[in-house]
Amino acid sequence: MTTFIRYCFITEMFDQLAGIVRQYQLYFYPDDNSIEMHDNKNKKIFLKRVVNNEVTFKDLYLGSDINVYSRKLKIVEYGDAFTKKVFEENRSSTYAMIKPDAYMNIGKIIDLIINEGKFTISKLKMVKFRQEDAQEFYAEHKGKPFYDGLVNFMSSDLIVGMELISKDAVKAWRDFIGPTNTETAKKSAPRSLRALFGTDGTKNAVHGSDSLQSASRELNFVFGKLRPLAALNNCSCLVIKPHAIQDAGKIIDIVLQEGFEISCMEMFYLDKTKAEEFFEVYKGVLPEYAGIIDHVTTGPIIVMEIRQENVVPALRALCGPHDPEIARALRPNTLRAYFGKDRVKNAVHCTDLPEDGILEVQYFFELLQEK
Ligand code: RTP
Ligand code: MG
Repeated sequence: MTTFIRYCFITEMFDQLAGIVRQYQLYFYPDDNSIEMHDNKNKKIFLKRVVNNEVTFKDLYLGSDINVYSRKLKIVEYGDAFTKKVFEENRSSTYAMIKPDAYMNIGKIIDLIINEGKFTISKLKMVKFRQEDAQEFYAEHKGKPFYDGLVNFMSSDLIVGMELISKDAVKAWRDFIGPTNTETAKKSAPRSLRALFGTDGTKNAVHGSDSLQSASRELNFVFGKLRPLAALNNCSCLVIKPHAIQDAGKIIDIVLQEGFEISCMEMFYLDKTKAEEFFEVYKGVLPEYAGIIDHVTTGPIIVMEIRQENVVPALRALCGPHDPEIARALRPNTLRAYFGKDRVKNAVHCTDLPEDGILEVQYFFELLQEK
């Protein structure tokens, strides 16, 4: 008899033909990275066990959108007690935040989070705290000598809030950012984020929840209550596609270092309807339209409002030719040359026409906010 580990999740898939949501049990076998699916209602096998390279261990967490043979599934629940136990221990979440003093280092910090810390970013949102938001967020410190300075600092400019997923996320992220005081961090944890990007005792670049309870409260506060605010003038829209999320930090860093302003940013998960709505003008125009719709629904995307003089042509120039092969030959110093794979997976989408800049930004930062 062979023993094997098998995890079980309850997933949901929207059946477009029938217009209903169907539930499936998804089994994942980590030994050979294989999956199997059963219809949750009639318990019949829907997909026989098959080795796959689309769903991996790091895609398995509650709320995750996964892609199985072009079908989009959402993990809504653990399917058994064993899976719940293992995943609750291994895949916890915490709230992380890049503070106003680290605006120019947002890209570098995100790159370290993903590629050095090996955290998964499952939510991301750039917002500005009002005074009262900062007061509420740091209510535990009310009355302390540094409280007023902290509230003023935290409401002085944009912050980036993130939900990070990893094993023992609260502790892992606190270790990664280092001691509160930047000077102390430089001495005792020189590779920590606060040592690398902080300024002093208050301006220390990043925040991390100090317990699971704080994490839950802070995540609800930022992701449940606060809204991004787009400027909606002199703007263009930049979208980092799912395959390039691994390089999101590097892309954001180049955008900032090239002198563009990121005035709004959020991570979205598009379903087919939303993707078709946003990319509507390319239907029948771009031969790879169907491929693009398919790709942008396979995982998270990061959308930004970008501002500068003459921003639409300037950002297009930074993105480079649509086809990464052509970009590498003709415009090697562009985002698509660096990070693109093919005409569908070409790293980024950016606004084409100056008159569409505001409209594209509005789609994400007004229309989708209301849903
Ligand atoms: P955080 O909450 O921001 O992740 O930081 P922490 O847990 O390491 O430190 P905490 O004691 O919660 O302090 C919250 C933030 O207040 C500012 N602070 N300034 N000048 C000072 O003496 C002082 N002490 C704390 C820092 O921005 C600190 O991160
Ligand atoms: Mg704290």
